[in-house]
Amino acid sequence: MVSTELRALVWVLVFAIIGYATVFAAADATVYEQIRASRSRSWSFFSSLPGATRSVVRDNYALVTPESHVYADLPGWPRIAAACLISPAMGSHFSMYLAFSSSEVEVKGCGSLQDVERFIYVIEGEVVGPNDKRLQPGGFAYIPAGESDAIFSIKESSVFLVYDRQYQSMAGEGVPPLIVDHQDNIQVEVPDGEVFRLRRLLPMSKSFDFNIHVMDFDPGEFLNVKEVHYNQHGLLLLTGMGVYRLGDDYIPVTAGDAIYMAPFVPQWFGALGKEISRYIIYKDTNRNPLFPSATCV
Ligand code: UGY
Ligand code: MN
Repeated sequence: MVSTELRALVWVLVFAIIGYATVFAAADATVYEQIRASRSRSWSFFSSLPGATRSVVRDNYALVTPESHVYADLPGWPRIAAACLISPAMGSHFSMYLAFSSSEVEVKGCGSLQDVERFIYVIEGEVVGPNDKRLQPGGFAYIPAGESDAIFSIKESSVFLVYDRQYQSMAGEGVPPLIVDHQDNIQVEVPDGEVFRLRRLLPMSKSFDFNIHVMDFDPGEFLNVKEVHYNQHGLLLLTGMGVYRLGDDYIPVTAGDAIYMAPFVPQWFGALGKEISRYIIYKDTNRNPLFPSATCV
């Protein structure tokens, strides 16, 4: 009669041998065995392919994907590592940065930039604005040009998006105020003929020369209008995935992807996957297209 302890030991040994053999076999698997084993995870093959990127830069649009990010100091904001994803070198009249803080740091609203307005959107972590206003993810701040006193304390390990542009004033409209708020306080609209949910983070007042929209699509929803317009866009896909049409190209996109859309590039989005696709998007507004970069009168 074999004792219970001995039987248990034999089973442990059998499981250990099977486990070891499986791991060993996986390490030695041919590429085709790996493909078969990870059919639904084929992305890992692409992302590790030397020299491969989904990023494309064309005359009228750019897609910048995370494997292409290059980080440096955000000018005027020490100890913030920022990837500039869109800038006038691409043809835009604004810049868009994705920024990370490695330690807590205090910064001045627009640094020392002259006539430049700035928009900050918190993705992860926390930023504390003037009057001790705490910006959690979804929180945002608009800093008007010339505002040099607003101090922001960026907490350690925060991730945020920054838009900068030269302010274009409009006679009789005054200067926009400093705004610190959260997207959850913004009314949700569904534009005529569309199904996506829209939040306009900035007021519609003519003193603002741009707005920042947050747009939500359920899986399967898409833009009804195949848009072509004079405005520029700077987009970051915050969650979800789908297909973006840019010019004649239909491009798979996923959270973390950034897109610049030049004036008049045909554009359309269809959401796929299992979660809501949400993107944040810059759009210049309220200025006469006849004078795209001059001061309107
Ligand atoms: O407002 C817009 O132009 C926006 N619907 N465009 C876009 O999502 N590509
Ligand atoms: Mn558009």
